[in-house]
Parts: sequence; C-alpha cells; structure tokens
Amino acid sequence: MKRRIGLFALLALGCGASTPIERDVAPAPGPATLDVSEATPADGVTVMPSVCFEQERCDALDSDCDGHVDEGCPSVASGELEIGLAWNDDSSLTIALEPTSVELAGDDPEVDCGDAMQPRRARWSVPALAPGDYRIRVARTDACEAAEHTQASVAVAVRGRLAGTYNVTVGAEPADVVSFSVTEAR
Ligand SMILES: [Ca+2]
Repeated sequence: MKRRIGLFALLALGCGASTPIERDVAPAPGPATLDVSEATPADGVTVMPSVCFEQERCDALDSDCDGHVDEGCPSVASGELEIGLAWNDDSSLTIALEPTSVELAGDDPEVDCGDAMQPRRARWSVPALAPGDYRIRVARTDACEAAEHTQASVAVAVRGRLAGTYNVTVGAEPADVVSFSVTEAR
C-alpha cells in the first residue's frame, strides 16, 4: 500500500512539472534566447488602451498593433526596442534610456518653437537588446522654452511586441515612464 501511494505521488509530481520539462526538450530556436519581463509603468503614468487600425499611421504609436512602432514610415528604423514619443505643445522633449551605455538610434525632432500647432513626433530604436534592466524616461531639451507641464504619449515595443502605450506628464525633471528586464532564457 505504501509503495502504491509513493508511485501515485511521483505521477502527480510528474504532471505538475510538465511545463519546464517541455521547455527543456524544445528550446526556442536561434537567437530567441532572451526573455522579456512584463513592463512596469512608473507611478503616475497612465497605460492607454490599444486602438488598432488596418495600416500603420506614422503617429509615433503602434497604430496597426503589429508589435512595431511606425514600421515602414520615413526615417524610422526598426529594432528590438522601439520607442515612439508624441506631444502637442511647444516644448521640446527627448527620450532617456537606462542603462545609458545603450545607444538609442534616432534623432530629436526638429521643432519650430514658435509653432505650437506643429505635431511633435519622434522615434528611437535599439537594434539588439542585451540582458539587463531597462528604464525609459522622457526629458526636456533646451531647444524651446518649455511649458510648465507637458502631456506626452510614449509607445514602447520590445522584441516585436508592444509593451504598452503610456501617457505621462513631464515637468522640469525627467519623467519615469516604464521599466522592463531582459534576461537569458532558461
Ligand atoms: Ca505598427
């Protein structure tokens, strides 16, 4: 009887452990050896619902919900990290990424400081993400005399998946938007 219980317990354990065993047997192929954590919005940041259109609209969002920000739009480079930034007043904003050793490809938008009606849209990307803890902020530049508080939207796609679209208020100090981690897959 004792032996039978032991066997049953072993079988039950086997069922519970099926997921990691499957992953060991069939590892992800090729370069897909990184895991990306769920993105964590910073305090005070609003996570916006996705609104999906048939085609990308080049609006610094992932407007066709394919996991890429403004893919195929003029002067937009794709990458494992893609960031779109949009705002609508006469401030000048940029993205700051930690770790700072990771170089963001992309340019601060050329803004006409006197034209508050000019849409402000900018995109940045990182071709390949190494394992690490990442944090995205929005910061002011000195290009225009800034409004006191600016509402900005930040769309973040990581490895072909939209992490989220965030609304953030940017004051004098850089505003935290979101953080995520990239780890080696086990
Ligand atoms: Ca897209």
